Amino acid sequence: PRTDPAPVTGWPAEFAARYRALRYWRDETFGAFLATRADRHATRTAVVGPSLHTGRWTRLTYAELDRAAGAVHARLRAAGVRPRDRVLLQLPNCVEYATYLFGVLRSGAWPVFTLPGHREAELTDFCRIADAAAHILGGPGPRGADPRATAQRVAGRLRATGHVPPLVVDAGAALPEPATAPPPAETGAEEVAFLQLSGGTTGTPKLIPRTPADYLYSVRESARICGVGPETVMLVTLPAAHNFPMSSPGILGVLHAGGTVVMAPDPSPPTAFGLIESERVTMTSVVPPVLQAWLPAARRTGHDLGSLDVVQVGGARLADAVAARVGPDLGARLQQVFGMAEGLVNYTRLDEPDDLVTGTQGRPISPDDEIRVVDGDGRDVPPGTEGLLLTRGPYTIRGYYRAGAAGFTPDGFYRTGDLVRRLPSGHLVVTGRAKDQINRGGEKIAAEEVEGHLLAHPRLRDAAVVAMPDRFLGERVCAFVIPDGPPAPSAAELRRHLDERGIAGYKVPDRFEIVAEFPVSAVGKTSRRDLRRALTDLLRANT
Ligand code: J2J
Repeated sequence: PRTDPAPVTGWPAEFAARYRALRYWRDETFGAFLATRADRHATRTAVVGPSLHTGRWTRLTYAELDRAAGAVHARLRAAGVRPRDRVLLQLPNCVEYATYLFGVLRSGAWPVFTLPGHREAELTDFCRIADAAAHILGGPGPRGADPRATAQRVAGRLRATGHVPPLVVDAGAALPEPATAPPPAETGAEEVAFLQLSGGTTGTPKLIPRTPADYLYSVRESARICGVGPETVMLVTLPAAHNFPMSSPGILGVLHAGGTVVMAPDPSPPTAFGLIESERVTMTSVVPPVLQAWLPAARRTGHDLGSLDVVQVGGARLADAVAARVGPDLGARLQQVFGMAEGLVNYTRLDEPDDLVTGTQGRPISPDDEIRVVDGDGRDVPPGTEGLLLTRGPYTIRGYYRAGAAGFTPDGFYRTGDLVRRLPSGHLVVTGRAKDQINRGGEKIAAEEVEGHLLAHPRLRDAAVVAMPDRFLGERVCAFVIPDGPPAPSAAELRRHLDERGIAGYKVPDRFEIVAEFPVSAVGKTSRRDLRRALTDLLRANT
């Protein structure tokens, strides 16, 4: 039998009461969410995209999506999946993403939002932490990887440590008759409904418990702030599992409002521009490197991008100069989004003046988002000066899943690890980061996690993984490694080692610096963090 989900650090009663009284938190659950929309918008198009099952470009109305979600629920139930079981959801962008997402939610099981690029190292960790009952997969993974083969390796690793492997569910298979669907599970709006992934800063991943009450508040407000309505056609170019395309306002915000979600198989200009033209896309969300690829391509494209109204950019810092090109090159309005899967999301508003839209990362969704900007000792810095961002509010978690309150202040503020300046208008400018994380074009990589995998190599004595500035991705991953004496393993050998460890491709260092000792400027540092900081400074000075 699976373990019960461990208790989660929730909001203190007085905060919960306030959020309820202000109608931030409501009774809607995800099971009801889709059914209500299916009643209201039955014949409107909900989701468009490739289908894993038929291999064809597919359109689902709200009624069809609801029926398909019911069939997924029936299938999961027949397979023994029960409410509150944890289920890894690992699919590329396709119509099944939506049917399986809502099918799992309807069953009351908790989706764990893994990325298509995650491999056996990450998946095994997620299975162990969440004691996953099932793993939904399909399609080829990145670089042609077969997710079924990966799942088999996960099963081997889990068995070796006495864990029960999850049941594998192929989302490309035919579904049972929706008529056999049980009614949606009766779970509460303030109970955990899914686990989102944290960018992470430590050796083991952290999972983020979110409830319908808190998440749907952020989704409704995001849809309102971003002007999402029944006429919105949203192109999903980022992996759908990311919190940004899921909720800011993302897939859920668009379905909330009766609009249409278009699943892009990849974010390249030919694919994205072709879909913008053929589906009359009005809005999309991208990370800065994707935008940087789009801008020059848009100037010479033959595709009609005239339907595009809003381009949201977030996940990593957008340079002000690039921000200024969105209007001229794409003929769309820019919206900057600075968010995090733990909660807090900031938007520049669509009617704000250009200098705020191009020069800041926006302001919080909610009047009850509490923002503190503090120094290293936790004292508030003077207004307008750089400091560490702490936040607390109606949709920001109070603790990670099965991890207590590490990463939070005693009074419940989440330590974002981001360095910001706060303007008198409340807008935040992201000025840097004070966490052991690399932001590789929006993908977050915990330095310690990669170091751990490197140190498992028998011939390395030490390893420090840091961010390396990069024109396109903002940052790439650089590993400084000290061999255990000659001959030193080559970079190719270390890449092979990491491939065997089974880590996601985006985490594999882009560059290896094989050194006898850490550089002079970095030695004598008392903590790993200081060492990483010195190495980062060194790389920055040399590029
Ligand atoms: C600088 N850094 C940013 C930005 C995120 C909407 C949008 C993004 C995310 C996301 C999200 C940034 N400028 N505009 O969940 O709902 C960095 C910060 C932050 C971390 C969170 C959403 N936007 N960041 O990126 O959980 O360092 O969420 O703390 O993946 O990304 O990463 P993640």
